[in-house]
Parts: sequence; C-alpha cells; structure tokens
Amino acid sequence: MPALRDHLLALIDAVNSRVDRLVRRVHAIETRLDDVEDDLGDAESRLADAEARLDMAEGRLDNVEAVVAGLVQQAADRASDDDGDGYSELQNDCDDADPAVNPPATGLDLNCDGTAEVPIP
Ligand SMILES: [Ca+2]
Ligand SMILES: [Ca+2]
Ligand SMILES: [Ca+2]
Repeated sequence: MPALRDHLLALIDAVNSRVDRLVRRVHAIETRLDDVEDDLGDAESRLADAEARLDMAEGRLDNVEAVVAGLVQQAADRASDDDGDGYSELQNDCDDADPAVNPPATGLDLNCDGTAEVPIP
C-alpha cells in the first residue's frame, strides 16, 4: 500500500514542520521572556536606588525640621518676658531672670556687658 505509506510520510513531514515552527516560537518567546526579566531586574534595581535616596532625603528633612524647631523655640524663649519686668531679651532685658535689670531701671545696655550705652534718662 504505497499510497497509504506516502500519505503517512507526508503527514509526518507536516507534523514535523509544525513541531519545528512551534519550537521556534517557543524559543522566541523564551528570548522575549529573558528580555522582560532583564528589564524587570533593572526596574527593581532602580526602585531600590530610589527608595534609598528617598530614605536619605527623609532623614535630611527630619534634621532640618529639628533645627527649625530649635530655632523657633530659641526665638520664643528670647521673645518671652520670663521675669515679668515688661521686657524680653529681644527688648534688651540683659537678665531676664532678674526683674530689677531692665532698660528703664538700668539704662539701655546694648551689648549686655553691664555698662549702659544709653543711660537712664
Ligand atoms: Ca524680662
Ligand atoms: Ca529683667
Ligand atoms: Ca554695654
């Protein structure tokens, strides 16, 4: 039955060529998958870098916030009249713990060296 044999051989050839095409497609897909995995690796690495930089920036921001909070506290301290004499350090109260020391009582001591540059009028 040569006709049947020829038919089967042709069928086998067709199946083989389909298998070859499928193998080539699988190979192409594997290559693309490798590329995608490489891209994903790059993206993960860039994300890790960005996260590290963000952490550093947050740390620096925390430091700046602490410095600003300290300066605000210092300004508030200098602006408050602690001894109740009516003058804060910003208003040339050279001893804000002693109500007897203030510009009208002791003269205006601009550099707080104990000598009034502007004496009591
Ligand atoms: Ca005062
Ligand atoms: Ca005072
Ligand atoms: Ca002085």
